[in-house]
Parts: sequence; structure tokens; C-alpha cells
Amino acid sequence: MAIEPVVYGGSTRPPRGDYSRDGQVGADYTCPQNHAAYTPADHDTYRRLYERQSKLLPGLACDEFIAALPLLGASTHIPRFDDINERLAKATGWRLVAVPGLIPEVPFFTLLAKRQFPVTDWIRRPEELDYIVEPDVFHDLFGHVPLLFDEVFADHMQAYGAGGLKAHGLGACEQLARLYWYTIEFGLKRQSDGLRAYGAGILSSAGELMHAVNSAEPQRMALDVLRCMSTTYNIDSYQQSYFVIDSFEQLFDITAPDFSPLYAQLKDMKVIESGARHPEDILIPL
Ligand code: HBI
Ligand code: FE
Repeated sequence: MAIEPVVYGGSTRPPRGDYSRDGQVGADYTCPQNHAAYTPADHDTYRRLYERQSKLLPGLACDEFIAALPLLGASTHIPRFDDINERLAKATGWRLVAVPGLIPEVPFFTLLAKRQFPVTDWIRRPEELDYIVEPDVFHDLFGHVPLLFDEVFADHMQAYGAGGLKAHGLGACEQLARLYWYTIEFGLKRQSDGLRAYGAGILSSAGELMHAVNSAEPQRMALDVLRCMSTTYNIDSYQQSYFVIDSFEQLFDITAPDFSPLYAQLKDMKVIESGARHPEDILIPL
């Protein structure tokens, strides 16, 4: 069966990953992590990204992320995913699995529902240090994996995957992708000492971490699930809208119940362009 590569949104750019790998990519889109294939330059790119990004975190990343990052145990070289799995499985029952890049919604949701997080196994080129449109191993490992060590967040991710499979059945994948985008990828959290990032897309980006938490440009609003699921997003520029939560329990409470009643309400809601205002928005000041 030909394994079809996937790209984000409506982009026409060919995907970066090798989805054939001489038949090594399974029907679930997972593949062996080709650890031996990493060059010294690849490990050096990872080390440079990790060093730069971890210095930026104080005052910008949420407390739970800063506490969990050391648990990744990989700051100087691209790790073997199995080495992380020993620690991660004990902590929250999650496991990392290698994938060649972005995978379709249903295989993605299916893996999350089984507490398996798909980690792209290639890394960007040195000249792409500052920005890459498609998630690479640094985005996934640094951005997504640390919070999988947090019990509440880890439970939410599995509930999200299970919800995603239902959403697919109801034809509501785009709405669910928006929720993922504005929480797991670009979510902000309000702490007693101010706004902080918990979304992987922000945490793994040097430029967007400052923009999302400190810039007066974007609008920030309290997370309302229907508003969020009705809001479009840009895949290749900083976000113009960010959604703010007060705790990961709030995320879990959103995804724990059945999504279906939401989809009935969503049908009557108009799509809101990213950055556009809506009269009922509860704006969060800097
Ligand atoms: N595939 N490997 C990978 N990683 C993702 O984060 C990912 C994906 N496919 C789809 C996707 N995310 C989003 O569209 C989710 O909203 C489903
Ligand atoms: Fe991501």
C-alpha cells in the first residue's frame, strides 16, 4: 500500500520526509527511527537549537514546561526515542514513535488515543535554524514531549486523540484541527506571574516565543471552545490570535466529554478569520 505523504493545510510544497523508506513505513505511518543516519551536523543543529531555546524560557514558558524539560534528558544530541520511552512510559504511560513527517488526521488521532506520540525523525538544515514550516525532530521533541511527562496534560492528549477519531466520524476534523492548533501548538496559559506559553509551536520557536507572550500586536482571548473551533489559522506566519487557559485541567475538561453536541452548535457558527474580533471575545490584556 502506497504511504501517501501529508502537508499542512492547503500548502502545495512537497513534504520533506521520505515516506517510502524501502517499505519501512507501516500502515499506521510509524517507521524505525533511523538514528544511525544522523550526521554530526544534524546533532550539532539540534544542540544549537536546544541551547538557544532553553535560554529563552524563563519568564516566557509555563512553569510545568520548565519543570518537565530536564526529563527529556537530551540537550546535546538527537536522542534515541527508545531511551526517552523508558522514562516517559513510567511517568505517564506515553511512548514516542518515529514517523517520516506529518501524517494524516486519522493515523495521527489513532496514535494519540493509544498514548503514542508521533515524532518526526529528520532535522532541519543549519540554514533553516530560525524557521521551518513543517515540524522536524526538534519541534516535536523540544516542543511537544516535555509536557507528556505532566499527568493532566498527558491525559488531555489521549482524550484529544479519542475525540479526534469521533470528530472524523462526524466530519469535524477541521474544527478539531483548529482546537489542536490554538492549544497544543500555540496555546498560552495565565499564571499568577503573567502569561506564559505551553503550545509546542511557540515553545520551539525563538521568534514566536517573544511575540506570543510579549507583543502588543496579536489579540489574546480566554479559550472558548466554539470560538476556537471556528477560527482559521496561518501555518507559515506568527499567529494573530492566541487563546488563553488558566490550567491544564481546563483543557482536559474540554476534551473529556463527548464532542458531538459541540459539532451541532458549530454548524450554525460562521468561520472567523485569524486576527478578526468577535463581540463576545473576552480579551486578555498584556
Ligand atoms: N502529523 N506527525 C504529525 N504531527 C502533528 O502534529 C500532526 C500531524 N498530522 C495532523 C496534525 N498534526 C494536525 O492537523 C492535527 O490537528 C490533527
Ligand atoms: Fe507540533
